[in-house]
Amino acid sequence: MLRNCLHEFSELSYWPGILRLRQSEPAPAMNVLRYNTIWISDVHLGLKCSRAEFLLDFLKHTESDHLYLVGDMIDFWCMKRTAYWSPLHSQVIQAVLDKAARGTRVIYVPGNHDEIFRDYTGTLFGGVQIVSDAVHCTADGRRFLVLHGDEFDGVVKHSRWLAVLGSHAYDRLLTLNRWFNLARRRLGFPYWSLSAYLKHKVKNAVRFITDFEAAVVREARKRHFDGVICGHIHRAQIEMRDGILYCNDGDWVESCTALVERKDGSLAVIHWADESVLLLCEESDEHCHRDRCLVSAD
Ligand SMILES: [Mn+2]
Repeated sequence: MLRNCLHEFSELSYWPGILRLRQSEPAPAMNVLRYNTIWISDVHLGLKCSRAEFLLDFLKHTESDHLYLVGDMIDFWCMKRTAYWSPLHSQVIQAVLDKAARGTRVIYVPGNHDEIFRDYTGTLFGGVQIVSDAVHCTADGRRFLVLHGDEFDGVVKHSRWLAVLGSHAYDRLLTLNRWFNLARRRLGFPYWSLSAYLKHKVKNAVRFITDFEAAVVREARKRHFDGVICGHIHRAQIEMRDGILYCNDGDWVESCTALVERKDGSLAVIHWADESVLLLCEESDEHCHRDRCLVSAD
């Protein structure tokens, strides 16, 4: 079923236009913010509520040596129910591929909504490297684990009694959850997400987020990282938790956030919808957002 979905997707007429890269075309001269690294996730292209116009504006006004796409870039599951694709969604993909063609190292860690790309880990697609998770070293020498985070849904669900049962049970459940969702995928069922379920149960959502963060931090500590960078729960944050720096790059459905690494290796969350004008003005007073034009997704 998933393969059919990808097949239908690849048949659509916008792909040829996207994939025909004009590699020799220089980047347009405009005021841009430069970072070592940018992380974005949870764009959910194919959903009407994807804020593609803001992301396109962000991509046009930023440059980086590395660009990590931390999962749920395209929402294949929702596209199967209600296909929505505007030219802006194509332009986002084109902008990413253009960056790869111009020398940005683009690394794609698929999430649960675009898990079909997990079958292609280890391959290069239009200059974009597809991996299941990644290791990133910042300019100040810190090592970060980069992953989407959906595998921790099941672990979080059982985190209370896992705390009692201990480390082995915890690891086993994490493995079991991976196999469970792999089996669901093979059988054509969508990924079962606790976070999506809890959106309707707001009372439990706060505890879920706390437990999710704790589970991700625990994985980073177990693998001897200084920090972890993930997405999935649509909540941008940088916070030190038990000696591990927990970073979440947020989403482009509601908050329009990205995580960036500055020249000195420090990390920051950018709220593009709120801060872009200020950031661009700081970069250059003279050319303050003269060239900017946000277009509606409709
Ligand atoms: Mn997700």
